[in-house]
Amino acid sequence: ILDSMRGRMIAENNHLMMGGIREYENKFANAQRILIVACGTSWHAGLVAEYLIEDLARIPVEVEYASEFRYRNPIVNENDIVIAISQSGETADTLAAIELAKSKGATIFGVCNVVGSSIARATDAGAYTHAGPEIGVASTKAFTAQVTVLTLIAMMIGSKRGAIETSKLYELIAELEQIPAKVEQTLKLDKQIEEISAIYKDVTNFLYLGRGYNFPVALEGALKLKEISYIHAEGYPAAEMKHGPIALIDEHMPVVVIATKDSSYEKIVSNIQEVKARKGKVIAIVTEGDTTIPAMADHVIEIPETSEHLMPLLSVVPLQLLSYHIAVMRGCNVDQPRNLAKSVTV
Ligand code: F1P
Repeated sequence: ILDSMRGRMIAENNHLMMGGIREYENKFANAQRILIVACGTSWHAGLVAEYLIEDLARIPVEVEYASEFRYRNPIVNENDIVIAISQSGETADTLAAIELAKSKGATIFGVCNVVGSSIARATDAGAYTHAGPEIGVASTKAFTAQVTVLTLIAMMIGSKRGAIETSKLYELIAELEQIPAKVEQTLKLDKQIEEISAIYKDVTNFLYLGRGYNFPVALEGALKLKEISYIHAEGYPAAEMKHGPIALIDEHMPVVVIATKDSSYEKIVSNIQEVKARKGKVIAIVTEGDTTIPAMADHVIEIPETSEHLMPLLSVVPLQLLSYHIAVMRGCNVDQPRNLAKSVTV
């Protein structure tokens, strides 16, 4: 199974996987723990990887802000695998986290976009994402490419460990092959999202909620809005809303809820009811054909159905488009946002 999957990956995606993954697959398969270090959008991709690796490969994962890692005397040893994720490959905090983990004997695996970058060179092995240059400062396609590579890695380790059933593995491979067409389909929502953006372009706060695989997507949606439109936005696991953020909800608060059909669907429906009971404005990202949430939400954005493991690859797209249109309508330079650097090297 692994051989055929590996054969497919290498034959069809050899631009994604470096030789390194094969050399280290035994190490990955026998790992007691995987640590992920990254910053910003890359950290959100790391959170998605935590869900994927724990679910598909049953290895404990910890996701660390690289910018905080070295300030807390972390426990790392030679049995650990550290995955460092970075679009630019130059982020100083991620590099510092790598150096620290290396000094404790950990194996470092990089997921980088820029070939030959400082982070790529500092790792023991890695996979290039080859997403192409990010024209803008804020990461968008880099996120999708990172999540794709991390999904392949989780599937490979899960298969090698026997943690994933053959039928499920093949289902995921087949579904992954559908993703490019489904992303294209999602991009066609552009006009509808532009219209929603016009309604909310002048608000001062946004809340983003998601559960499970859509929780990191909620964080990423909020980050994109902050980065390029300068609107204050917070992302939360939907169930955390009642532990504080619920106090913020009134008729002026738009709440973006990523509520696609998955194992937590019923729960997120009740979160939407809680927001509506406080007169919040709900912009819901739902699975095509859903009839329950459209009856409750103020705006509904329907995206194609896919496995919940792959949903971040689709559900992030409308959030990126929403940030883009709001930023353009507010006269912001979406490619060069104020105060942001492409590579944070200090
Ligand atoms: C990390 C990051 C980006 C963000 C901005 C600043 O960069 O936080 O996610 O959009 O560009 O840097 P990287 O380590 O992924 O290059």
